[in-house]
Amino acid sequence: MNLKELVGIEVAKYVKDGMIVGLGTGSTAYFMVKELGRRVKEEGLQITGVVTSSATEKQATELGIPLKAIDDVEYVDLTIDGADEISNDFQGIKGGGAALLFEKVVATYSKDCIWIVDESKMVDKLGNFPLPVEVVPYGSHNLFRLFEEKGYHPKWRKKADGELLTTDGGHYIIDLALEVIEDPRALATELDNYVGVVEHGLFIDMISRVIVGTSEGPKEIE
Ligand code: ABF
Repeated sequence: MNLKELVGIEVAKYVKDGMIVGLGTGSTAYFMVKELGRRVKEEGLQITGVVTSSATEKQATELGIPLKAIDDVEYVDLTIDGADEISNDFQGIKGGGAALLFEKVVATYSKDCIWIVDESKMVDKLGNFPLPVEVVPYGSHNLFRLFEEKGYHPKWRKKADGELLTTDGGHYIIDLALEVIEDPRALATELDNYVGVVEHGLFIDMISRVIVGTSEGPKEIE
């Protein structure tokens, strides 16, 4: 069993009867949703509903897990999601799967958030993973130029055919190859203030727990 599968199965134990659960995207979240489906089917787990941020909607439906739209609930009890990088102080970079905007919306309305990762995602400082920035297409090439002038080494997120990727929200993504982010909070504030930036992949103070798949088994870090 690979580390992502290990931690995906482990974290499904945190889901209790009656919960509204936020489901993340990515391959680690895939294993968690699969295990949730097994618990619903074999253990009679009664989930009130799941709110999905993107691709997991189809998987949840196939597994007979009831869906809820984010605007049909006031809050989500527990959101479980993957991440691309997590620093020792629990700040994270998400968006490698181009779903960061909807993921951040679901996380914002969640009472509790757990990230599930394999040990390769745990870092001292964020930044080695290129930081996704979701931008409105209108004026995005000027934004790209501003990021270049700032020395942020921007790169367009493209599809396999070389076309610019468009997110579920209808935006483009510019990835910033920053290598090291000394002050994620300050950078998050700076990016929030660029006209045309819709959202970015810095998730600051948004999680309470991380479950890491390690060679010695799943490890919860609080
Ligand atoms: C999603 O999970 C994204 O934010 C992130 O890019 C991805 C990580 O995928 P995986 O679990 O496959 O490494 O939530």
